[in-house]
Amino acid sequence: MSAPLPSRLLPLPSKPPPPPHSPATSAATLLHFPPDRSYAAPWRLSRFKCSAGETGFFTKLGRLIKEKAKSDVEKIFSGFSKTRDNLAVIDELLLYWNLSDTDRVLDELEEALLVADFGPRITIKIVESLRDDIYAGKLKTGSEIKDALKKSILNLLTAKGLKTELQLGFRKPAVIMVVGVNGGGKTTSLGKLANRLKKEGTKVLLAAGDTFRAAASDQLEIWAERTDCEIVVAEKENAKASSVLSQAVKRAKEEGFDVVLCDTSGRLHTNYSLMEELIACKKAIGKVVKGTPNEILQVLDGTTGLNMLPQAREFNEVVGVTGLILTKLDGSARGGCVVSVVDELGIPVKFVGVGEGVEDLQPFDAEAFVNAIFP
Ligand SMILES: Nc1nc2c(ncn2[C@@H]2O[C@H](COP(=O)(O)OP(=O)(O)OP(=O)(O)O)[C@@H](O)[C@H]2O)c(=O)[nH]1
Ligand SMILES: [Mg+2]
Repeated sequence: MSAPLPSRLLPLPSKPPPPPHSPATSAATLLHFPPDRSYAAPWRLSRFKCSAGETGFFTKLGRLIKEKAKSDVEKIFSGFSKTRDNLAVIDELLLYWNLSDTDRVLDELEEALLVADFGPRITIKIVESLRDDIYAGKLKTGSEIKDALKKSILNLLTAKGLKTELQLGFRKPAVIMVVGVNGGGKTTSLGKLANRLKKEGTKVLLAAGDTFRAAASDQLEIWAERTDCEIVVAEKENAKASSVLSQAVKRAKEEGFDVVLCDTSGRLHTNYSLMEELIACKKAIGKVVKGTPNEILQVLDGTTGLNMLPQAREFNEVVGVTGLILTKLDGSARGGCVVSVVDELGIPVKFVGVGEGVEDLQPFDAEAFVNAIFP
């Protein structure tokens, strides 16, 4: 006999579902989009195509969330306080800088950047370019050196032209899968992301794809309640993650959800069979809505510093990571790893986690980041 369905796991509708957006919460209303005509008879459509307005909806949504980051400077500032404290030594060094002291000061600057996990390659690149400019007479004061330092970090972060906005495609539902090693902050980040999307009037469905740990879906249910989102959880024990996720995307398609956020279990990047399971999840999602998942966001624990690089490489090779979420930067003095990750992997950092609260996921903004670590 099969176990009863958990209360929040609703079966697919046998009759027409209600319209997807109530006027009060509709993203289309908030962002002035035309009504979704394709929704008139969704149970008869095999595919939900977006109207031009909806295409704009997802593009605007990504941009809007990013723009909000700029107004959240204080949060970013406090989130990076440990890194900032760690780098404060640079300010002191530059305050008393004079030309004859250049080599000693640059040695100490190099050390401070290495301790903050900028990584050896970037650190040497930055320091040598400062040295050249100082000896060429282009930088004459401590504050000019600091400005040049900030500018070169900003250039490193923006040079590759990576898109830091969420890329949610053109069709409903957009699907975001969150992946990574154990305990990095996947479920928490997913909950915080749900909160951000929900605030923009997006209809979000959570999918409890971590079927490995019994407590994992309870944890996601708490986030569902906190963010007032619907959730799909496994119907029975030992359910396959791929089937839970595909069921969630099916439901989202039938009921006009805008975005599905898929949680997955933590796995070591060296565990071959668990990495295979991730491929199965990705395929199962893509079978329900072609072209999804739109985003595969890998969560990296900021406190692990440069150790995150091999993890990211492996996950990227197996499933194709489209963006990174760097978490726990509030607890780490090594925020420089953000720069190493972008430079070494060529994958954009899309969000940074700066605390455990629901508001503590910040869209990544390179300029705000540089100003937060070098005020
Ligand atoms: N300080 C801080 N803590 C965080 C942040 N993100 C997550 N955490 C904490 O990290 C711990 C692990 O977070 P989870 O979201 O459960 O991590 P997970 O990757 O889903 O873990 P598994 O599902 O076991 O693989 C929790 O105690 C979170 O509160 C962050 O940005 N800052
Ligand atoms: Mg989890």
